[in-house]
Amino acid sequence: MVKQRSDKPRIEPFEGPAGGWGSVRSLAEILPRERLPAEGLRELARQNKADGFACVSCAWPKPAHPHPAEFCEEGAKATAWELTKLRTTPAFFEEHSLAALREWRDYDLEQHGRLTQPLRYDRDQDKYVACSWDEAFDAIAAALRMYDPKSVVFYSSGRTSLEASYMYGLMARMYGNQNLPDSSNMCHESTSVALKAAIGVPVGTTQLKDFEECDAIFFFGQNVGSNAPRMLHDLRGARKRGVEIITFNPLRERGLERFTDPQNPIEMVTLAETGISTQYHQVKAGGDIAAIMGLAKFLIEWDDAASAAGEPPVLDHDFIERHTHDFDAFANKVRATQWHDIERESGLARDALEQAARVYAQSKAVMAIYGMGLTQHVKGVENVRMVVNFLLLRGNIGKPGAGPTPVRGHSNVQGQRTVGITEKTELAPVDKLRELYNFDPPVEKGLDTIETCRGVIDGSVRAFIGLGGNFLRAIPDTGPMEAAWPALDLTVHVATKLNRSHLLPGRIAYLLPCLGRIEQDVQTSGPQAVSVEDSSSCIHGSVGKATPASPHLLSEPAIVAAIAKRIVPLNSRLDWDAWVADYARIRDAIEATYPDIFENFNARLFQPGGFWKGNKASERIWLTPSRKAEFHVPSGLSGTGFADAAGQYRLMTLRSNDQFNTTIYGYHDRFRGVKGTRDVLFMNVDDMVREKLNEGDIVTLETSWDDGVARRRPGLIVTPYSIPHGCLGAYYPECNSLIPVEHHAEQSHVLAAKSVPVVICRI
Ligand SMILES: Nc1nc2c(c(=O)[nH]1)N[C@H]1C(S)=C(S)[C@@H](COP(=O)(O)OP(=O)(O)OC[C@H]3O[C@@H](n4cnc5c(=O)[nH]c(N)nc54)[C@H](O)[C@@H]3O)O[C@H]1N2
Ligand SMILES: Nc1nc2c(c(=O)[nH]1)N[C@H]1C(S)=C(S)[C@@H](COP(=O)(O)OP(=O)(O)OC[C@H]3O[C@@H](n4cnc5c(=O)[nH]c(N)nc54)[C@H](O)[C@@H]3O)O[C@H]1N2
Ligand SMILES: [Mo]
Repeated sequence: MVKQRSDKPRIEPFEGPAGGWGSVRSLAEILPRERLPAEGLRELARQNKADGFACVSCAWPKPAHPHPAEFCEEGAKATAWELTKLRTTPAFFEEHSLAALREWRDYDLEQHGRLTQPLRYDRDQDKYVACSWDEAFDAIAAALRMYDPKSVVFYSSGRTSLEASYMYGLMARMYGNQNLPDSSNMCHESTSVALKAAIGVPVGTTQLKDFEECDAIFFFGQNVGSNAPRMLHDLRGARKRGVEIITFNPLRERGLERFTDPQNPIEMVTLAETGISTQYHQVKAGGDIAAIMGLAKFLIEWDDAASAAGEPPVLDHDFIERHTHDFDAFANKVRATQWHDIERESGLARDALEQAARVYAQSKAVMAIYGMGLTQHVKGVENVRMVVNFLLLRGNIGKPGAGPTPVRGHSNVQGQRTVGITEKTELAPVDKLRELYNFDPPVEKGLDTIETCRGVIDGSVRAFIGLGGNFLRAIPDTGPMEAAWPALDLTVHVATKLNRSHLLPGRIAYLLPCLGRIEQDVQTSGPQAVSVEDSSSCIHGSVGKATPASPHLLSEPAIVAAIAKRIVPLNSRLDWDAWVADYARIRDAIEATYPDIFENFNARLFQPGGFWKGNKASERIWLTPSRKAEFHVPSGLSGTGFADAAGQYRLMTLRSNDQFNTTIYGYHDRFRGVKGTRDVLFMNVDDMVREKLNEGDIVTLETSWDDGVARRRPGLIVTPYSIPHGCLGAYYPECNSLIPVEHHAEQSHVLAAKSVPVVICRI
């Protein structure tokens, strides 16, 4: 029997644009709830300014000439979340055992406010109790000295500054491992693997100015209105110049449809909107390889015909000849691929693909923007390789207005990789570290996120240190992982707010509260700045000015240094305390380690718009084995990595407009018309009819995966939505229990969160 919910949450189509008055109303709801002090509102004005702080929300580039208020609805929410007046003090933990807190929702845990003091887990009471910093550091170090370094993991989430990240990676290597998984492993690792192999750099090649020079944008699997709203300004600017924006997304996302600039009084009053996408193709989840095959097929057919007729070519043969490798293999594969297969796998009609291909063929400079809709699939790396194939056909890399544009997630996730947060020896500056610090850095590959999960489940991982993030909520298979986690010997979390990962302590457990980036960080040499790298490889300084949430907080560099000093051998070339006293000295060390990227680091820290770290592929220098950009022949047309079966669906786990990853700001998803709940299952109406389901019915999803583990997510409200047949949408992180650890991207190990094989059950 299908249960019907009585307190039906409101789910109805949202008619407004992205931005606009809805954005203002959403802030009007959230800012007072955080009891933001007047100082907090002042801080908003300093967001993303040359002398201000780098927004703690997304990694979208910060322009050299910012708007008067260079922030968006989401950035303002993130700032308010950090500067909230609410506090989670030791008194709070006296009242609540961890068993009790495990019943709380993610939202309520964080909404209680900022952590104020270091805490030790007391098993007898099942509570966190206040402790001194020294007690915490001594106990953590004493434990770490006992383990085989191979069994210890140093996780970091991509918000941590370049300075703290550099120290953290160095500490791990001096301690004896490079078990340095980070949020990038769950995010754009598919990009890092694919772009490195294809064009020799692991990052996108474009910058903000390319928006002013492109004449078409192909946009795959990124929800700009919710997850990188400042980009809407760039997209709007491009649209006003007549740039075509061709979108491939299973869902009709409002930010990709139309936008009203909340900072433009005339647009706000007149309700003027800019249409964003000029074509919108609702590709099936996992259908992008097929869709791009279709585009390439038209282009190659037209080019073959032009060549036979003696007409000007459609492809850029000169570029292909001089700059690429393996074009023929790719072109032959494309010619041999059948239209009916392309249509079936992409869910798109040949005519629709033709329209999109026409725009591409007529455009001189094309950007391809993409996000998690491409990277979080079993074939996530091949998805990105297909984007590169597509761009290479007409020389759309390494010229103004063109190139791959991955939209990075966390505000410094790309930067962490730049300064050594990596489990891969080939990406670590091993020789430089040896030369600078006179030690032998480990060369054995470290654990990434998936390998860490396996290690926790099989018991080979004994200790977990987390520099930020909410590991246990962000990873797949939260059921088996939560069951295995308490067997760890040591868990340490450096955090600003309480989250679920903190509630499953290891045998020894500490929770260490730190300063946020917006807060003033005073060390013995005075107030400090930190730095981050944005999605376009520009590096920015950031100065926090707000009063810290508590006088007991330490900065992330100070916490890392305190642990490092206790666990790594004394080293005459390295003075952790001097680094903490003056972060400019950490930047000197970063410069010494990476002289090409960080030349004159301290002097360039506050260059408006940031300083660009350079990108060889954008100069058409290809750092690949063949010294050319590599075409890639995809292994198949489907991106899902599993066979379709009757009654089985492809589940995409999505972010709402009211969250930052596992941080839930609220229960509305304005653009998708959802109010008051996150227990939503977006479903195609024809599929509902076939399954005999009505709007509002409550169902359970069950993963089709044959390893003996039952993965079920009950309580989802069936919601008709504009989504292709056979695809479902529901929210992350609530549905992470459905994703098997082994359901991940080939090569990059990114969880395949955008296409999970599930069936719908009625109980
Ligand atoms: N406010 C806010 N900002 C954020 C975040 C946040 O949670 N909140 N998170 C930050 C982080 S860490 C990241 S990584 C980014 C994430 O930002 P996004 O990359 O936008 O990630 P998702 O919200 O997961 O949405 C992915 C989009 O891909 C589409 N999609 C799903 N499957 C497919 C597919 O097979 N093909 C195609 N073409 N599209 C598909 C979905 O419909 C959705 O629109 O945002 C960052 N910025
Ligand atoms: N199903 C599914 N799973 C996913 C995804 C998906 O789309 N679907 N997306 C994946 C992606 S792209 C990512 S990036 C990961 C995110 O994974 P994480 O980066 O691990 O998670 P966050 O939710 O960003 O972490 C939030 C916590 O960070 C802490 N924090 C906030 N600010 C600071 C700070 O300044 N310093 C410190 N030390 N701590 C701070 C707070 O305690 C807060 O509770 O999730 C991944 N998981
Ligand atoms: Mo991310």
